[in-house]
Amino acid sequence: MTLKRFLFLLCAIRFDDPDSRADRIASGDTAAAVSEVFKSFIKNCSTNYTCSEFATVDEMLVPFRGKCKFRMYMKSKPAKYGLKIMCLCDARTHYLINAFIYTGKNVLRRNPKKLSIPTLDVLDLVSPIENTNRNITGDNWFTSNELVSELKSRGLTYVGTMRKNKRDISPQFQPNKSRTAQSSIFGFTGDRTLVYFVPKRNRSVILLSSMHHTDLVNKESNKPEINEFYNSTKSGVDSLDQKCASYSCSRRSRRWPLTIFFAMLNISTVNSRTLYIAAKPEDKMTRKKFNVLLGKALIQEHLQERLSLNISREMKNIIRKVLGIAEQNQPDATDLQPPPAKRMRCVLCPRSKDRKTPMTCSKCRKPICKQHAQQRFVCNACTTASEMWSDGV
Ligand SMILES: *[C@@H]1O[C@H](CO)[C@@H](O)[C@H](O)[C@H]1NC(C)=O
Ligand SMILES: *[C@@H]1O[C@H](CO)[C@@H](O)[C@H](O)[C@H]1NC(C)=O
Ligand SMILES: *[C@@H]1O[C@H](CO)[C@@H](O)[C@H](O)[C@H]1NC(C)=O
Ligand SMILES: *[C@@H]1O[C@H](CO)[C@@H](O)[C@H](O)[C@H]1NC(C)=O
Ligand SMILES: *[C@@H]1O[C@H](CO)[C@@H](O)[C@H](O)[C@H]1NC(C)=O
Ligand SMILES: *[C@@H]1O[C@H](CO)[C@@H](O)[C@H](O)[C@H]1NC(C)=O
Ligand SMILES: *[C@@H]1O[C@H](CO)[C@@H](O)[C@H](O)[C@H]1NC(C)=O
Ligand SMILES: CC(=O)N[C@H]1CO[C@H](CO)[C@@H](O)[C@@H]1O
Repeated sequence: MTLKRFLFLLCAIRFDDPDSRADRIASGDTAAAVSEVFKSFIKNCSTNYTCSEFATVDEMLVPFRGKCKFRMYMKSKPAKYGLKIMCLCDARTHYLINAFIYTGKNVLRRNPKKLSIPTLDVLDLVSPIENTNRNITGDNWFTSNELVSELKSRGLTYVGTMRKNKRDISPQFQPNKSRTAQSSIFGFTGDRTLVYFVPKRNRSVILLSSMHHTDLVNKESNKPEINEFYNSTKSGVDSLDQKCASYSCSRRSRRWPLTIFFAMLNISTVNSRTLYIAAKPEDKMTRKKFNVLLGKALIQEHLQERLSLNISREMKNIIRKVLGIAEQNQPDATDLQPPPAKRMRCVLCPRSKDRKTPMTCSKCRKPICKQHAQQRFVCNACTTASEMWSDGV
């Protein structure tokens, strides 16, 4: 399509029915302008994919500086301002399994047990993999004893770093300068393990796990097994983010639904490549090549359709080139018609005759009358207006 049409479509694209939007926002769907498409997208993401044993919960910040009620500020992310998408990813392949747009506190959310917001968010995200004995990894925004208990009742285990100021961490686990580097202390209850680890002097990290029940420490690195497990699985969402960044399809926009749409395109290229590689593990196709092929595959149908429309021959030849079809120099019935020829004086008749003709010679394009033209026999079925014109019959 032309750039003009592309920009027009970009300007006109909407993702919902604006007439009913206010009602949907009032009933709790703050992101109503895009949420239906977003949910459908997420549903499609999970339809053809089975998660591995390990999944990661995290938040993704889609850079956005325009006006939006639920735009967030996150100091730790490079973009700082943006829309927060809560994600559940496969920790091994970084495939996005479930996600929702974080729109702030939702007073209409059902919360009979008075759980904290991070806990509710995780419970929402893991709903498709409940009771599968999978293990979830999360960072200190999510980790709490409450979450571990709730996940346990849903047949899932959890590993995560913990804020040191949580009330339920006992004093022995509080930072203590006298501890030597690479030492660990463990605490056990019936179903969970807490580990306090000092990777360097003055540094410490506390992790909670309901998947590990031993004080196993790696003999070479002196790191507790829990820490190594956390390290190997925590990057699920961040890696997805990184992969998106290297081939972003994002364009600047002041409309947040459009930004979400670009993020969906972003994620779908990464997810579809994961599916492709799962189906063809021997094909080490680079992301760049994959994205080019994906783009071409997506426009194929549209190009075919345009080829049968009334557009200029040059345009058709460009399309044929992209599709890999041989160029055609013969006009076809659907080619754009030239404007009707002006009647001009035949160059071969004497001037005095002043014989006017609408025809031109197909080679030299000079006006020519019937008498001075070669006649060809063409059956009625084949004679089209365009052929008559260009052959100068
Ligand atoms: C999800 O899949 C269905 C069925 O294939 C399709 O109709 C729908 O457009 C898809 N949704 C999105 C957001 O791609
Ligand atoms: C993906 O899921 C859809 C809907 O369940 C199904 O029709 C389709 O065959 C699946 N595709 C593959 C490759 O499994
Ligand atoms: C810090 O650790 C030392 C040695 O393990 C211990 O004697 C001391 O009581 C600890 N201090 C605190 C505040 O826990
Ligand atoms: C690390 O600990 C030492 C002594 O315990 C202290 O002098 C130093 O300021 C600490 N460094 C930082 C960055 O906290
Ligand atoms: C986590 O893994 C990275 C690389 O995979 C490594 O550089 C880092 O030291 C590890 N950290 C811990 C605490 O194991
Ligand atoms: C696409 O992904 C990258 C990395 O997350 C980001 O820089 C870019 O802004 C994204 N675009 C959108 C609209 O999310
Ligand atoms: C193609 O368009 C031209 C004007 O742009 C028109 O005169 C002609 O009839 C059209 N041809 C077909 C086959 O639609
Ligand atoms: C794949 C895997 O290691 N799953 C483990 C998750 O955690 C539970 C509880 O410890 C184990 O039983 C699973 O084997």
